[in-house]
Amino acid sequence: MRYATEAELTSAISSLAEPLSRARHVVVFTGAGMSAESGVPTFRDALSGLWSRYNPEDLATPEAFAQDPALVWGWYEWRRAIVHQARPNAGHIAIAALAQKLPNLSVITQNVDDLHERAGTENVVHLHGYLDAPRCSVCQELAPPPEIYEVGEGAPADPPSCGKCGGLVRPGVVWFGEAIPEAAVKTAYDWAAHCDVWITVGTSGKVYPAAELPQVAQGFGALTVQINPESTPLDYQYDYCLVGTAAEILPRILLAV
Ligand code: BV8
Ligand code: ZN
Repeated sequence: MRYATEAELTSAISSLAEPLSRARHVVVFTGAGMSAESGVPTFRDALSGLWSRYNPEDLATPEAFAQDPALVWGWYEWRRAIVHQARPNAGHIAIAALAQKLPNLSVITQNVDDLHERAGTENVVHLHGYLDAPRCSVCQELAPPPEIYEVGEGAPADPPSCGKCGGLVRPGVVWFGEAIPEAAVKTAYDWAAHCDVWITVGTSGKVYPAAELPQVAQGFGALTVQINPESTPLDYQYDYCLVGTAAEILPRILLAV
């Protein structure tokens, strides 16, 4: 059910207060829209300037990095610089405050930024890795993230070499065609199967296996809520579709609980 008008949103949010307060485990599942109000371009918008002629699904692959390491490394370093300049928005802060109010709230994020952690949320699983954890593309040794350069328009940049084996250092993210870390997948499916309330914030629901998690939660009887200003192909899976942004809606849910 879509709730879009002010009156619909007010009544929907107040009807969520009781199930949220009673829930033994609440999961908040976030995508790139969660960080949009912090000025971090969403995944499908993160291709301006030099990268505007690329399709993100093509650039975020091992093949693209093998073909042109500087182009791909430059894209991630540009995104990493934007994240370092960004601040957690009211939505990140509301989630961290909800985690203080409720007995057990955890976050599963598709995002590669650290804004949930910087807002104070501790229980965060990153399905798609983490910009600040570059690693060697040969021996997988973690590499120190380089100095952040000015954001600007971004430019190709040669990746550093691994201190251990001399291999090229790559971004610490999961690319298309790469397996999501097993521990993260296991925890995410376990939480989906055992939570009472599942809240999805800011994802187009296009990337798998992440996109099937809300359906898993619903299959196990969780109350499912989506927060997104747009509709998505997976709207039908949700008991509540709250039409609005992360920074607008999440603080209202916090107030209602
Ligand atoms: C894998 C890191 C197998 C890099 C990313 C079925 C099953 C399994 C796999 C597949 C499958 N079908 C297809 C696949 C392959 C593929 C896939 O899903 N392809 C898609 C394109 C169809 N999946 C994979 O390859 C995955 N791996 O399956 O491995 C395997 C197994 C064993 C051995 C080998 C292989 C790996 C996928 C991980 C890819 N990496 N990120 C990087 O960030 O550069 S995914 C990438 O997309 C980002 O992480 C991003 O988070 C994610 C999803 O995008 P969204 O978060 O939804 O962002 P988007 O821009 O699309 O949408 C933003 C939304 O926010 C919009 O709805 C908008 O309305 C909303 N919004 C905007 N502003 C706001 C807002 N909402 C709230 N408030 C606002 N202010
Ligand atoms: Zn190495």
